[in-house]
Amino acid sequence: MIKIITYGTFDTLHFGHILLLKRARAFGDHLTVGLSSDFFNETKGKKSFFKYQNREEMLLSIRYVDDVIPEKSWDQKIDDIKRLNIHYFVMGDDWRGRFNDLNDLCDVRYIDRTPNVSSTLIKSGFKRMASG
Ligand code: C2G
Repeated sequence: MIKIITYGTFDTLHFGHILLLKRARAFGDHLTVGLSSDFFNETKGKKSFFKYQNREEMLLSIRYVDDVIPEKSWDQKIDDIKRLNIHYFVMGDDWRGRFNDLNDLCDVRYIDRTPNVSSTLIKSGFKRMASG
């Protein structure tokens, strides 16, 4: 079984996330998502709109996602890759080069980020609509 892992906040889920997950899953047979915890989000300087449990539920409803684990720190990836016997580590190319050290453990792939959509854009759109 070829196993893949990716990490992220996946807040206000959108088609950029779905495309990333679909293309990551296509590398093999099983995709695990390391989902940023609410606390880890704060250390990333992000405040997610949806709490971890809701973001987890949405991810698990996606056909391309086979498992979700909490991402609690930047440096858990090595242990995750070893423990889960991961073959591919996949991230959007906004992270290009940042995880090349993991090439010692698995095949690191950066795939094109979907343009013109982001959780930040969506949340700012919500705010504009709410303010009328
Ligand atoms: N993404 C994408 N296209 C977009 C938006 C996001 O392909 N329009 C990808 C990102 O490149 C990332 C994944 O979707 O691979 C999740 O994005 P975020 O939820 O923004 O996660 P991020 O803040 O990048 O956290 O340890 C890694 C971090 O947890 C990654």
